[in-house]
Amino acid sequence: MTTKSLPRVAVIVAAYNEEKVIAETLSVVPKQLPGLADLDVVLVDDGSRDATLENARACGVITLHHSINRGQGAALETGFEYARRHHYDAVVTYDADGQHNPDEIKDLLKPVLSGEYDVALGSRFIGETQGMSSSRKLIIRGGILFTRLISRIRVSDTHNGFRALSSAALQQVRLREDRMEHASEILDIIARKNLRFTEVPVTITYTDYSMQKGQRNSNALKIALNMLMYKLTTSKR
Ligand SMILES: Nc1nc2c(ncn2[C@@H]2O[C@H](COP(=O)(O)OP(=O)(O)OP(=O)(O)O)[C@@H](O)[C@H]2O)c(=O)[nH]1
Ligand SMILES: [Mg+2]
Repeated sequence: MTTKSLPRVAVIVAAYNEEKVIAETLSVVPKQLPGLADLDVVLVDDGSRDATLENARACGVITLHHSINRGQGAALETGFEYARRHHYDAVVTYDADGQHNPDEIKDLLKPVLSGEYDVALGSRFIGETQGMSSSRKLIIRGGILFTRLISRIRVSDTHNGFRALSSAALQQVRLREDRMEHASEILDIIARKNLRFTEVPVTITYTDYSMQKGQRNSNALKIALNMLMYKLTTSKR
């Protein structure tokens, strides 16, 4: 097999005001893995008002930039479009706040690059989760049930930002939801388009930093209402 026929993968990192941790997060993402032609890190700075972009540039990764803050969904779609235009064979979505385990990138890629699945979803409930509060656990469980009801898809986790998508899946997964609803939207598209998906155990770490900066539990209601609106305005297929 020549190097040319090996797959090319982009790790897409959407970041908003992560100047404190972005260099550390990017420094541990592998720059190459066995069996790949390229493993490129694509940082999408989502209109940060701090030095996230400058700090990421200093790490030597590919950087894209929104001039205003548009939300994680919009930032991921910018990264997805970059991957489509540059003909990557797969992408991995990876949070900028250091909650993911870079050693698990290969585990998410395996089922997708083998051609068996279109999407591999990270699951913290079949994997290991450190430091998650019981209220957050309850809300995510509620989200799982909600997703099952409105999108008719059975998953063990929802709103987990760690996942891998094949280039074929990327052609279908075109995000319309700019903010946090995009995670539910991805599941809805998987169900509507009959994409082949699997879940892979992943470790999510809740640090003092991620808990202080991350999502409030009260956002769950807003996400649910916006998803209902999405369902009302989206055609069946
Ligand atoms: N909150 C937020 N995050 C964004 C935005 N744009 C990009 N991101 C990035 O999206 C990732 C996830 O955001 P978080 O707020 O940590 O959301 P989360 O990880 O689902 O929630 P927690 O479990 O509470 O950490 C981070 O890497 C952010 O830097 C935005 O507009 N708002
Ligand atoms: Mg987070």
